[in-house]
Amino acid sequence: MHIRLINPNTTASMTAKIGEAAVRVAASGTRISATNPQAGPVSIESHFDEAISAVGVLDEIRRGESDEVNAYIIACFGDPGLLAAREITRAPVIGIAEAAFHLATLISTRFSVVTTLGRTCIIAEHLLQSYGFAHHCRRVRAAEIPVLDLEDDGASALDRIVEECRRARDEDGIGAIVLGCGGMADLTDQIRDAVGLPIVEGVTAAVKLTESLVSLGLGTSKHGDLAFPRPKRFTGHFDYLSA
Ligand code: 5HY
Repeated sequence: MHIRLINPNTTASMTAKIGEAAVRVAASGTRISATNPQAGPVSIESHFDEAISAVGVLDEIRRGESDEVNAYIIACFGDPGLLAAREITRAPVIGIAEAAFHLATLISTRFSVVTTLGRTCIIAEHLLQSYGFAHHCRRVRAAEIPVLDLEDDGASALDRIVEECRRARDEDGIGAIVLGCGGMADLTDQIRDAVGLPIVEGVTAAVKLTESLVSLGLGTSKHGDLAFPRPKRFTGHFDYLSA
């Protein structure tokens, strides 16, 4: 099977890192291809960044449809454009936040999330509510690091994340921690060893969930709200979307 991993931000080094993390856990018969939009935010740290990045995600889904992709992963913890992406393909589309939440509830009754900047905690909190996991999550925490510090070896991002994970372990009464950024995908083992709790990371969780869906022959339902959008004209620079 062919899984297309979409990094919604436009930082190619993070796309490559995310792709490598996915390949490490993929089954032998699974091909992983990692992409990011050419246009959009270099990092996603706000509602505005999320909204702009969603257009790039949808363009990547449309591109994947001609590459005979079997499943898509949206590799940003805000799951930008998830439902719109599901409308335009019959393949499964999984967001890394929803994937991580699902797996965390299978190994613990309570978990906390550790993400990057405090201002984005509300995005994860909204997703927990809309996905139905809010009562499983004790707290959404932030290491207070800009997303691109994860691409800077000198930024001590790992230390900040480990410190916040240890506070979650000691204060939140939890059994597991969810990493709240696709850019943390290469840090899972180090964080687990430093914190001593199961660490659920969304990219790798989404790879295994999409493999399961594809192997069960399950794709996005086209009955109801996720049916293909009604054809219509789009104006201006969205003219290319007209049907
Ligand atoms: C992510 N931003 O996973 C999110 C993390 C966040 O550029 N990739 C980003 O803080 O929402």
